[in-house]
Amino acid sequence: MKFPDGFLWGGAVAAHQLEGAWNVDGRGPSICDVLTGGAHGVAREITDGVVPGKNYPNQRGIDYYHTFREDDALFQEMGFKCFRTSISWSRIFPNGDDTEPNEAGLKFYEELFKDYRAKGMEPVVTLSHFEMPLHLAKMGGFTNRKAIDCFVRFATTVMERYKDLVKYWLTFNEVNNQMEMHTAIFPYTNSGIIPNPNDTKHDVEQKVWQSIHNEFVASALVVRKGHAINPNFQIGCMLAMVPIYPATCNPNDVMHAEILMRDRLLFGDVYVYGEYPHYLLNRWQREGFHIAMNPGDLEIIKEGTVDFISISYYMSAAVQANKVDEWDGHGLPGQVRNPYIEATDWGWQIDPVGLRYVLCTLYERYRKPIFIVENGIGMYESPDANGYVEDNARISYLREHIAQVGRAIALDGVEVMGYTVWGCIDVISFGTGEMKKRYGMIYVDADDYGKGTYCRTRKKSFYWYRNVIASNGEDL
Ligand code: BGP
Repeated sequence: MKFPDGFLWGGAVAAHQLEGAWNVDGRGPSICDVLTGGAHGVAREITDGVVPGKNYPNQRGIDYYHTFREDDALFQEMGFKCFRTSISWSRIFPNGDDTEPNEAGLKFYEELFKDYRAKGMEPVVTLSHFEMPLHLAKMGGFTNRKAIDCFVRFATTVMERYKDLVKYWLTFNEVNNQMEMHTAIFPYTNSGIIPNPNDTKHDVEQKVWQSIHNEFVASALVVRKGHAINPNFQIGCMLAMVPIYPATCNPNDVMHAEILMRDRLLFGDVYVYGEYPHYLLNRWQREGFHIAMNPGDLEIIKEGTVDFISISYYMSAAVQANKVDEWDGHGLPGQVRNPYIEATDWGWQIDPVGLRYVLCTLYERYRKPIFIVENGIGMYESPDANGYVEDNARISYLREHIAQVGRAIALDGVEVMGYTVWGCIDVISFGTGEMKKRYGMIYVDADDYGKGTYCRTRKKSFYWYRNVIASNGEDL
């Protein structure tokens, strides 16, 4: 089918996964600079400061800081209508609480966004994509209310500066990831919570809930201030949408899945309705969490609701209530393999219909336009003897997912604003810090150790996606 006129086809990346230049032009260290990389195993660790050789991948990225004009030309060649990236907070405020912004950082993004516009791509900008100045994390990250002021200052500084260049803004990337509190990396990358070995599980959860409240306040303030800066701004939230299915029609499985889904939907509920849902208030009380709120916080949240919802979508999950006791802390409590679908090499279960399903769920619940700002497949890849990457599996993954978006629009009446392929050029994987987990339609010759020519090559999917965009989704 043809997609609606003006549908925003494009690609998506995040600053710390491709820019490199981590200490160039006055940039301060961010929390991502002290994560270990793929060369050191699967689970990423947080190092105490920058350790030479260990935090390598994010620091060099794919060197986009220096190559953006040439890379953007490749995106333009694919016909992108928009391009999603994030602003590295510590390029603008190196410590997070500096008195003045760093002009070199502001200038870099000005040039970048001008380049997108010159190449016919509407910038879609994430304000916080798993990155905060390290200095703020050392002060407690978002558990400390000071981070609200620092974030709002950063956001208003860039919104003022780029008010005529950028229309679409997202506040916190995948804000709901931190609900996976058993994985230290998410509370760290979402909220800047540095793990403390003395913390009990309840202590960690208390910190995460406090940060979430502070992030809701910060996001709502940014929505209000953004609209005052430019009433045409469209400001959205960003949710990781992994639908959770009951593994069987046993009512216990259905209820278990419903309760786990609340961890994802509570964020939409607050961002869209501007108030805490009953089930969350009930849970805080039952489980003994005490959230410090300033007078006026709830009014701020009520008045700063979002214009649209953006999501990432990669996979679905299935759960079984009677398996909860066997939970080893990985994945979701009671999670089981879904026998009806395949998984990627990293165990991500491929489920195109699940994308239509979440689009329906979100639209029925919120009636807000939805922007799919991440979808794609991570694969091991290397070029053939002619230097070509024939990524047929990526083409089928994208084709099937886009077809389901088409169905959601045509058959369910969902309002979808656009679709951006995650990691449209190979970038560093967020979860594993590997270069070898590739999502791109453009191959980058670099390995996990930073060796390679960093040369860019068009993969087969590059030509396929160009055709999809040129036909506005008709030719899949
Ligand atoms: C999302 C993040 C991205 C990204 C993507 C793929 O969670 O917003 O930053 O990297 O997932 O994940 P990964 O790189 O771990 O494969």
